[in-house]
Amino acid sequence: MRALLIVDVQNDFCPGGALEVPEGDEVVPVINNLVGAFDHVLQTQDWHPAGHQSFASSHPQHDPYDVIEVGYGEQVLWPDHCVQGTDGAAFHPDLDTTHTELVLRKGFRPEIDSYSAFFENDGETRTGLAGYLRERGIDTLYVCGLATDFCVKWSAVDGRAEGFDVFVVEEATRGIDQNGSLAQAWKEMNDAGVQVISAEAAR
Ligand code: VGL
Ligand code: ZN
Repeated sequence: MRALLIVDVQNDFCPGGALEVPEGDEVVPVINNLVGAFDHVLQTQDWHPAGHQSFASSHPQHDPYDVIEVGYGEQVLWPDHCVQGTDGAAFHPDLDTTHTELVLRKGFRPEIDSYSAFFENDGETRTGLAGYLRERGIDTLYVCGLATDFCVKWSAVDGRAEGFDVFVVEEATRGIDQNGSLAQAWKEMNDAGVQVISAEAAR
C-alpha cells in the first residue's frame, strides 16, 4: 500500500514568504494532480512557537543562515517562519488538501528543530509517523513538497531507515540550496536508496 507525503507546502516557503523556496509554489499544481491517485495522502506542517531556537532572531549575535552548534549538533539559523497560527504557517491556498487524512505538525518544541517527518532533529524523538504508517499497512512512500534539501530529504532518508520504500517525485519538490545543499541532498537520498520518480510515473 502506498501513500503520498506532502511536506511543508506552506505560505512561508513559497515566493513572498518568510523563508521562500525559489519556485516553491510551482509544486502546487503538480501535487494537486497527484492526490487523487493515492489511497492515502498525508501532509506535514512546520509549526514553530514564536522565539523558536531555529530562528536567527533568537540569537542576537547571529544572522539568518549562520550555522551554530546546539545540543544535538549543527543548526542552521532561519528567518522567523511558520509561526503557529500565522498566515505564513498555513498551507498554500491553492493546495488541494481535501484528500489529506493526516496532518503531522513538527518543530513545535521551542528547543528542537524538526526537519524529518519521522524524527525531531535530536535524532531520537519520534513523531509517531512510522507507527501510523505501519498500522495502516503502508509500506511505500511518495514524498513531495518543500524543501528538497531539508525537510523532504530528511523525511525520505529517515523513511528508508525505518524500512519503507521511498520515492521522491522530482517535479513536485523544490530546494533552498544553501551552500550546495541541494546537490548534496540528492546524493544523500541516492546513497540511502531513495528513488527519484516523475509525477507521471507516480500517478
Ligand atoms: C524547512 C528549514 C526550516 C523545510 C523547515 O520545510 O524544509 N526548512 N524549517
Ligand atoms: Zn522550520
